[in-house]
Amino acid sequence: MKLIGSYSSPYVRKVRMVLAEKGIACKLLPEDVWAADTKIQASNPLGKVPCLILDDGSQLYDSRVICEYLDHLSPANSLIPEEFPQRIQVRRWESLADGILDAAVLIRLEHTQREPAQRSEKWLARQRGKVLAGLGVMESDLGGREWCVAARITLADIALGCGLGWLDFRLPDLDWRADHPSLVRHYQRLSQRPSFASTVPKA
Ligand code: GSF
Repeated sequence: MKLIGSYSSPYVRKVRMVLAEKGIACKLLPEDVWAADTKIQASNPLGKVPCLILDDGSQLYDSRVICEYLDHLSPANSLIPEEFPQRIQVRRWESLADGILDAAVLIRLEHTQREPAQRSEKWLARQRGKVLAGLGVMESDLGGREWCVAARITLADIALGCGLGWLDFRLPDLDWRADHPSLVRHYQRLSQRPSFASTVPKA
């Protein structure tokens, strides 16, 4: 099994954290999806990472499908609860954290992939509004809870941590810490885990 990805992608980090939490070995094959000569479409027609290559050569994407596959692969440290109400809550948290990232990535791409004259302030404000609204919901839903959903770490906490870590990495001016004390507390807690410390995003 091999993971095509990058050290900067928050979606790849989510998968890497799941691998680390579950103790599953998997080699990372670095791929720059923005390079002119990228071969990513041979593995994922959508041209995105992460993409998991299974031992029989078949491919899995996107990060949500890969995380579910990996959680199913080994019973160790289950990250997606079997019990349905908790399971759906974990998936909702993941969608929320990933959705914040989707908007944040669009903000970054507006700066890295477009000429200044093509940039739209209206579009940037729209995406920023999604990021801020999403952070607000995560802050109030987390409140004083120890973990997002269950009495242990789940994919919800991993997705949240990857989202906040990427905002630090690529959009530090957003200063998410300013108005979100519960998220700050939870992020500090997550930062102490080896799975988190060993996957900090880098260029
Ligand atoms: C998002 C993957 C993605 O946008 C997932 O796996 O959860 N919903 C998908 N990956 C980016 C890299 S990054 O911004 O993390 C990517 O591969 N973009 C290339 C492109 O052409 O959009």
